[in-house]
Amino acid sequence: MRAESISRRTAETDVSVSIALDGTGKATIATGVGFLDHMLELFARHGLFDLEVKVTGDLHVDQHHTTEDAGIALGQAFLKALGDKRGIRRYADLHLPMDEALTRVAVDISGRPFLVFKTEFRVEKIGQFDTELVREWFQAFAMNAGITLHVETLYGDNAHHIAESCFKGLARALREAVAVDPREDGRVPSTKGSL
Ligand SMILES: [Mn+2]
Repeated sequence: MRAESISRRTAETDVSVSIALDGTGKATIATGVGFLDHMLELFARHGLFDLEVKVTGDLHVDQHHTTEDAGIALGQAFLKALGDKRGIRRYADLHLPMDEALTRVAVDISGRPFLVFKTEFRVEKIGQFDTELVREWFQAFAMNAGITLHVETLYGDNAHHIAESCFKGLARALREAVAVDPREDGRVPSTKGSL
């Protein structure tokens, strides 16, 4: 069973994350940030990951530390759950539409953390949530999961739709990339022999 739990505590946040990669999409999320909860719930659902995320953060400051640290811990748990990456498909990409918004996501479970994030928001807030924190979460997740991640929103108007297309796109791409390809026959999908 590819599953892992992480606890991470700093002066700013106290985060616990559990993820099962071969799950059903069941999510129990409580970050204290409603919009982030919504994004993580649909990340679990569309990735078919079983996911528990609990954050007690310094929301009296703002939502930055909570959002970033949720991404860090989830990335760490994802990486550990993958183990030695034997047999996985490794690469995946797709276009994810959400009404008028369209986001392209390409991922390589490479062990080489890199983020290209070409998504812009016309507004600063989605409800109480700062739209600039979407990028912060993706950066934190990609660096700690050790993945190469390209996200580009090709077009879109509504900030809620744009953010949702990014998170759903990532989830769908990861679902494909972590899937075990029987033709790999348990090998690590790299000519180097490790990822
Ligand atoms: Mn929504």
